[in-house]
Amino acid sequence: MSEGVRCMWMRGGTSKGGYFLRDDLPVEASARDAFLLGAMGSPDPRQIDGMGGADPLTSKVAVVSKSDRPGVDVDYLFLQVFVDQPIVTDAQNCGNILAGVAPFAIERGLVAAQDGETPVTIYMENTGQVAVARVHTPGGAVSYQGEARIDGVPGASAPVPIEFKDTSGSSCGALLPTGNVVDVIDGVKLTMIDNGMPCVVMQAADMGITGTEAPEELEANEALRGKLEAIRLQCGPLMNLGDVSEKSVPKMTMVSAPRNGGAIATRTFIPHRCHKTIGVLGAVSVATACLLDGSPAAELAKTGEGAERSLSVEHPTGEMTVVAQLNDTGAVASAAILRTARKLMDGEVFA
Ligand code: NQM
Repeated sequence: MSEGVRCMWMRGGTSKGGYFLRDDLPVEASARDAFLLGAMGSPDPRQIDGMGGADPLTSKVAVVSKSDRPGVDVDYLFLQVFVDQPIVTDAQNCGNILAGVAPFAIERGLVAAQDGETPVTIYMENTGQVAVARVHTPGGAVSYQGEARIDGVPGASAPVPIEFKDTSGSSCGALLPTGNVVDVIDGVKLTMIDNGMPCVVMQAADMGITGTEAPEELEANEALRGKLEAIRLQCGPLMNLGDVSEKSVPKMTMVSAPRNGGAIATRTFIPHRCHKTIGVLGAVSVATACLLDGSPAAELAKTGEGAERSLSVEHPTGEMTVVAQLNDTGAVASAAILRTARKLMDGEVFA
């Protein structure tokens, strides 16, 4: 067993994981990753010998440090620890774990809290982009208590509103890495898009499902999973992501007409398990696809009008609202979402 490493376990949005100060982890990436695999209990489908929750959404890590960048408070590196393979990847960002970064940074003394609310500007190292999160800090201390509710999490907590700017082409170099709103792969019309998270967006009906199925039912559908993975492996290089066989991107979102008054209904594979909700930046990318004339998502979406669009992205356990600001050309210039976070444990973790 390793020496203990200081760590805070937090829920960030609808995900959960370990939050570390960069200085507390091994400097060498291979040593760091070996430590994190041991701490999570990977590879093992049950992660029985570690902290991971046997689900990609609960096998996540945030590495946080004070930033030297002008106008930025902290740098955040997201690491996905695979559950059943010995892989730790920085090839994706995570907007849910991001929700815990600002309170963690205040709690660890990287950012001074103000009385009332503290804005924290975060540089997201995975994609080289910036987000601003606002933390509830009555009396100059982080409070996790409040009345904000997000679908996929029981109860209420303090709100953590997050604003993203310039997320276009975060990992793929362009919003539409193929230059097209629509491509056809294996006979399926789809949009390859990256507005913060590389996603492939296609109509559920074209994949032989209604788009209302429970995640467990979709995960049990071997034919669907095979078809999705075949498409994903072809999309990876086309999206400038290279060979994605050992990467957790692109995410695969199947859309259908909204059922509950929202903008669009979604079922997302991330990429091999079906998300119980939808990722934050995944939702921003899917909402952006809904606003592209002629895309498979736009054919089904109800997107409203005006320079500010509130797009409720329906998912298996509710919805996530993306508030998009459009520029003069109708492109998404910034996006905001509401998350909550909670400190679960502060101590040392062992590998
Ligand atoms: O898209 C899951 C999550 C995510 C990522 C995933 C996320 C995002 O729900 O920004 O939040 O897609 O792997 O935590």
